[in-house]
Amino acid sequence: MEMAKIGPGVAGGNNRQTLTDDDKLGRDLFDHWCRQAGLTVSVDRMGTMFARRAGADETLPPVMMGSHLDTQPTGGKFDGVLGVLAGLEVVRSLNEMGIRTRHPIEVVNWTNEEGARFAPAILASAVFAGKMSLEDAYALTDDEGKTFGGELSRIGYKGENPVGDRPIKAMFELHIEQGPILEAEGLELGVVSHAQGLRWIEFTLTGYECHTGTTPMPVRRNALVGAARAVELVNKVALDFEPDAVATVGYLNVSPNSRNIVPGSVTFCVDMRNPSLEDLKDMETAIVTGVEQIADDLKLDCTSQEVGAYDPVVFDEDCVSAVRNAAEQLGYSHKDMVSGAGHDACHIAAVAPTAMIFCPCVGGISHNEAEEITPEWAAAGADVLLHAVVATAGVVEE
Ligand code: HGY
Ligand code: MN
Ligand code: MN
Repeated sequence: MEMAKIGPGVAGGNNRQTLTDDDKLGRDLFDHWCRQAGLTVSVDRMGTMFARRAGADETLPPVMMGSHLDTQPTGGKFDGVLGVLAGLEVVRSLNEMGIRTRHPIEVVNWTNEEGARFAPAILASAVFAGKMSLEDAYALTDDEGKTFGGELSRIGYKGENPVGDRPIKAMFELHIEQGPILEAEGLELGVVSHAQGLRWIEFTLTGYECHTGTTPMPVRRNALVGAARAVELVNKVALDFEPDAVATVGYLNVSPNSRNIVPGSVTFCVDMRNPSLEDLKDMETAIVTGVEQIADDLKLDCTSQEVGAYDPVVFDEDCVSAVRNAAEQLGYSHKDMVSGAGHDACHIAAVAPTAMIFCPCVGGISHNEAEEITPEWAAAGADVLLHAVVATAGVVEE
């Protein structure tokens, strides 16, 4: 709730977008709390923060608890934040109980998980996993043309440490489910064994601008009519691949967006997801060829660019078992789940044994300022996180 006071939204949630002044204030508060808990904080060249608790054997790779503090423009208070601050709470609890682990432990705030201001999402973990170069990440621009690298410097979080390329024992990410399943089934936790894959493709349809009063309909090349047909096509492709597929156009810019000018160009981004890589690729083909056909029919130019992608993820069996065993030992009701949302864990799974824990959220609502969880759900998630991490990091008898 303290963190939620930074970068408040307009309806009780948060607008603490990555690399804004509010993101800096949130980072500074997290840094302060970590130092109060005796952690040493380091920052890498993507601005990711690693708050480290020494292990009995400092030569061993760390067990990480990571998620993100940046939010959507109309985000909730718990998406990402729960996982980072639960990690800090685990450290505080270990301190209070005088528990020393063999492996070091790191609480991690991954930069730009949301991808709302700078696409793609889960950016810093992608660079950490070697899926994107630092230079390409630095060159990304927001809608105002500001660069990621420039904004990272501006807020003072462009660290010196190299990104990635260091051994990790394991990473656990506690995150709200962002869907309705756990609450509807009256369960306290999700044991996340898989995550669906994602593709973000940005299209630009170009016709020509002309007067809405004087230009006869047959000669127009209206880019927004093309985009409207494309939005309907995207929805239809997802329904064709039911029950597992989802596809959305949530980002659309009309130019020049004047009431009495026929739109000359429209840029929109398609977010498509599926747990099956084969079906995801088939969806992508159906959508790209479908939009190109729409452009042909309306004599529009069409360009497209992939701006985000990760394949379906199978999380590490030992880490998933550590989560499931903790839930069983502690008596929390739970079920295995596939994550519909993308998370930093999806990229880190490529370079370290990784698993996730889901906490229910009220009505399954997320990416909405009304996002809510209960303290009991948060405590259950943090409890399982602590036990999974301690089981993996090992305990040294004092
Ligand atoms: O888009 C996602 O899945 C994540 O919530 N940023
Ligand atoms: Mn998130
Ligand atoms: Mn999110």
